[in-house]
Amino acid sequence: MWVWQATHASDASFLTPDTYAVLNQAALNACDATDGLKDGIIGDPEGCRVDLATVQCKGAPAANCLTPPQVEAARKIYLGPRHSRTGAELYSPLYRGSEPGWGQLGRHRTARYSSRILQGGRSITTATSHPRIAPRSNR
Ligand SMILES: [Ca+2]
Repeated sequence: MWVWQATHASDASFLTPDTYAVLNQAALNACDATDGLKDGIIGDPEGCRVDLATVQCKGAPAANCLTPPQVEAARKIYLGPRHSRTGAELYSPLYRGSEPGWGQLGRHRTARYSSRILQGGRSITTATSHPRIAPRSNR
């Protein structure tokens, strides 16, 4: 649920599959070799740190970088769900290296689930702005 919230704070914060790949490559660049073997696997994902400034677009938005709202969405996902008042961690965040699986969390299933829970089955704005999350009434 918090992935959906992070990526739907605004239309600009939506993370596309291209951005998952950019974030995953940044994680691999920073942490793949730290386990002693550069094999595409991050041996210590919990200990992996990536400076998200390295993936932020320096100029115009492009497929190989993230806009500032997308960087903020990624930061929230890596931080994990927090208590709104105390800031305490509610449960485990998504670790570096897990990015290729974020699509299932931030788009299809979670969006439909959230739509039913939060909107009582009515269509939602984010559903119409992303064709792969078409409201039920349009199917
Ligand atoms: Ca490795």
